Amino acid sequence: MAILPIITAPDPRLKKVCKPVETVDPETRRLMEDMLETMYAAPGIGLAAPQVGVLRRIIVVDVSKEDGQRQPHMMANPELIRVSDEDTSYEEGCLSLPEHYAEVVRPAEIKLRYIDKENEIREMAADGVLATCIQHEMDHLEGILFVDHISALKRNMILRRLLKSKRADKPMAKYATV
Ligand code: K1U
Ligand code: ZN
Repeated sequence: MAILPIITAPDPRLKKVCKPVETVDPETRRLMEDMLETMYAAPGIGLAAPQVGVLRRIIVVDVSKEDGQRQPHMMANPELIRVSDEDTSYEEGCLSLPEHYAEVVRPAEIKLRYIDKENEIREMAADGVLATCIQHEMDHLEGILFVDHISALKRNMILRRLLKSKRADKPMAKYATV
């Protein structure tokens, strides 16, 4: 297994709609396992394939407590088949928007269908932080970031800060070494 580099915003790959997976073959399973390892190492509670530069509909999630037993979910082509009328608000973070957080309102309970790592079609229900995290990861597959759910004022402030810190990390061309 391998830890993959995580892309941070702004990056055009984070704004793309991802293509469905045809079959969960050994290569896809390997990517799912690498994504899970990358998520645990970050650390995070979820990760979507575009965050590691792969524009395919794959997500991994594990919201179990650090001291408890791991409960990983690896999903291809996840689709919501039911969402509750009731909403909930949660302070979300994102490994692609490091050190930025905001309250996001989403449906409190969901039911989804997906393909698991054995290429079997499954359905599951989720609530609490698991439902929030799955919806956040599914948004990534549509090129949507949590900042797209908040006011334009807060979004632009966060994106400007990220751009500034990205530019500060990169040496300017005239100072670059060869
Ligand atoms: O998609 C991502 O970038 C991962 C993101 C998932 C997420 C967090 C909060 C609400 C919805 C979705 C993260 O995992 S950010 C890091 C984080 O939340 C965390 C890290 C360590 C322990 C507990 C939480
Ligand atoms: Zn995210």
